[in-house]
Amino acid sequence: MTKSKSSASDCQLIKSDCILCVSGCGINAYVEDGKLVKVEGMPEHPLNKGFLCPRGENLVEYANAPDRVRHPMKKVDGEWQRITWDEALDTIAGKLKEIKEKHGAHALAIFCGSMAVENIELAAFTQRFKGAFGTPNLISVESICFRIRVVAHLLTFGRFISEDPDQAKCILLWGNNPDDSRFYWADTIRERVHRGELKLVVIDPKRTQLAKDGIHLQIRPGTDTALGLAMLNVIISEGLYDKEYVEKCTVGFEELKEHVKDYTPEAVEEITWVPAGDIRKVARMYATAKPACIVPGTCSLAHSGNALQAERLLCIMQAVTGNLDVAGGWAMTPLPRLSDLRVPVEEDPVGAEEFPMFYKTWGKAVPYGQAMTWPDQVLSGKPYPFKALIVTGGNPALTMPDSKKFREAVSKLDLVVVINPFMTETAEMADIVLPACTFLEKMGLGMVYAINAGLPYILLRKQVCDPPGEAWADWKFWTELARRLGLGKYFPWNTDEEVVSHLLEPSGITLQQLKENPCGVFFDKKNYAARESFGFRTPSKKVEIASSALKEAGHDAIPTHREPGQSPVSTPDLAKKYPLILITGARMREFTHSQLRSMTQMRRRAPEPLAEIHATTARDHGIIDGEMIFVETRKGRIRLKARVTQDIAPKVVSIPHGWAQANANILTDVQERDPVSGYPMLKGLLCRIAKAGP
Ligand SMILES: Nc1nc2c(c(=O)[nH]1)N[C@H]1C(S)=C(S)[C@@H](COP(=O)(O)OP(=O)(O)OC[C@H]3O[C@@H](n4cnc5c(=O)[nH]c(N)nc54)[C@H](O)[C@@H]3O)O[C@H]1N2
Ligand SMILES: Nc1nc2c(c(=O)[nH]1)N[C@H]1C(S)=C(S)[C@@H](COP(=O)(O)OP(=O)(O)OC[C@H]3O[C@@H](n4cnc5c(=O)[nH]c(N)nc54)[C@H](O)[C@@H]3O)O[C@H]1N2
Ligand code: SF4
Ligand SMILES: [Mo]
Repeated sequence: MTKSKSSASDCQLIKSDCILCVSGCGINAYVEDGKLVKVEGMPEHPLNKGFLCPRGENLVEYANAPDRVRHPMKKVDGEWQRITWDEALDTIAGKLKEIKEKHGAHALAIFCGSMAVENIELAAFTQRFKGAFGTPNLISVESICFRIRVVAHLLTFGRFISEDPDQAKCILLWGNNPDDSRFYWADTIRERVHRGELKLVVIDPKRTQLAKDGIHLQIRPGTDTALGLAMLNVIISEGLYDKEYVEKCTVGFEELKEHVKDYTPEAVEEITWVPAGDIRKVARMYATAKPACIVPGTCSLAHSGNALQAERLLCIMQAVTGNLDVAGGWAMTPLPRLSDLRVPVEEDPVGAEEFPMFYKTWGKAVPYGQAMTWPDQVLSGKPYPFKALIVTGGNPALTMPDSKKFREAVSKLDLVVVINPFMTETAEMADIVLPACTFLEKMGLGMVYAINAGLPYILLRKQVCDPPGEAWADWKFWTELARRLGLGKYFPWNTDEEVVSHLLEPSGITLQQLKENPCGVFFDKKNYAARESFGFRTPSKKVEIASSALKEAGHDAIPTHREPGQSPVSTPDLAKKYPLILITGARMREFTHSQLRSMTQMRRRAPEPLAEIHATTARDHGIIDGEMIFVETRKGRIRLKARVTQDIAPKVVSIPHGWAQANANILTDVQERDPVSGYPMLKGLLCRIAKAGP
């Protein structure tokens, strides 16, 4: 642990990072007697440069929260009873052995939440346990967030390429609202626009704060692929594409040229609500302002019902305009090589058969199944029954689509275990709840692979304060459980330091080096010549505009507009009953998904969830700002307060997720999903609203 005396008082200063969300901002933590007493942004950190969002500023309240789970607990006749770690682990191990003998290892599913991304050690140990136990069924938020972008890049480029917008002359913020989801970046963009260095386009059904500083294309939810194809129609027909790059580095351009002919700006105006003139203007601006960079939101296109093709289209746009491998376009960010703790399992996981493109790319499998298919399999018992679930780093009872079905599936199991620092809605459903350390109470590795800011940088996340009660780090839970199951040989580590050192081994970076550099180290540089040094790892060794793999699997080789499964166009009868379009999951600065609802400072700033509706919609329904309304889809209805605004597209309703009192996932529908990846359509569903009375 690297600690130095703060000049201001006699508390210790510990330089670390915050992983309350995927950004991983640097923090200066001030600690007294093992307690966190003050937090500031770390000025030396390359991402947040000393600033923190409201959640980060509130870490002292988080670290000292009175409502932590402090001891293992088991449910007896519906009441929680305190037990020892020994009793908890013996009970779980005993039950798991029994289940494995009777039903096979695959009857255990392990759910890993968004901590699978933020917390490398947590993800690595979860994957190791899954393999050591022998179940293929790790299910995770990767079935709903980000992974599909990786698949799109692998199919198109053979590797992952990230946005590198710092020197861009034109940025297309595509379903991306950094003021709420990536605060550290929003002001940078605004300042560059105001200095005249940057042309900004915001593609969003909502007029976000940044949309007011640029050109706003107020798109109908779920029609992004059509818009992109229309932009390519303009770029290709007007000869604005990068001919040399296209010729040298891509395959399938001639097919694309034919394909986009149908997508004239006029035809696409009908589909997307974006005026043809604006499509032309933005297409020309994007193709000619070099370098230019599309920066999509992490999951807005992934939740559109056409997830894979929408993500692939952005890859094609960057390639055709010559904006790959350039500063200000998309470029490769080297990641550190960390130890792979996975233990292979022969059997395929749940969802692999239905969504093989999600599960395997170029023959390489991901370590998890498509979680969207899990509840149905539990409920049908086919092809085999599930009996147990362990949940770590997530709150799926609230965050996974179709909460009712998810909860029903969970209630059918013989054993449900949740490890979490807090008593979540999922933990309430468990048989055993285990107290987890937060990131402030254990050591780990911090990286910056945030969207728009991937950096070849690594930092040692130090233990900042003492865990409350009997909270354990996740790695210790998996290790102790494995040892009781006779799987101890897979888990030889005994301390945080051993775990971190082992993970670092292949990287050439040492724990000592990280300790000596408490502000973190750059281990490499961005790579702007990846094409030369790595090549595109597709079968053609080129950018696959037309994808051979997708074609072979029976999907569109070139992205095609696919009308959302529910929409005024595809289901006009349903649209008569539910005439509005719902987008769920608007990010709020004060919260991460379902977390932090018990933080008084956050609740003071944002006491309750709000449904944003347009002023004309409000007027048509006789609804006034601040009034309680029902938002209803064919799956269910929730009650929350209306926020009447001019900024949302008329006919669109936007709600946040993660609120138990008005759970957005009562409304979502796991049946509506991307045909290639199985990603659920959390944005673009049909809904209606009504006054709900006081
Ligand atoms: N404060 C906070 N920040 C977070 C999180 C959090 O919970 N809280 N979660 C983090 C995580 S895990 C993720 S995945 C990201 C998610 O966030 P991102 O996917 O990166 O997106 P946002 O920045 O929230 O912006 C999404 C925008 O997309 C718009 N949108 C909705 N539907 C459509 C559509 O069909 N087409 C287009 N073009 N736009 C659409 C919305 O109106 C919204 O303005 O945020 C991360 N950051
Ligand atoms: N309708 C709708 N639903 C959505 C979305 C949407 O846009 N719309 N977005 C989706 C997206 S993109 C995502 S990523 C998911 C997120 O889904 P989840 O990951 O389920 O969401 P969180 O509420 O962040 O859950 C993280 C949990 O981890 C716990 N935790 C924190 N630190 C630790 C730790 O060190 N160890 C352990 N064991 N637990 C810890 C927290 O207390 C919290 O309960 O939500 C998805 N759900
Ligand atoms: S954006 Fe906020 S919550 Fe996320 S890592 Fe940074 S300070 Fe923490
Ligand atoms: Mo996410």
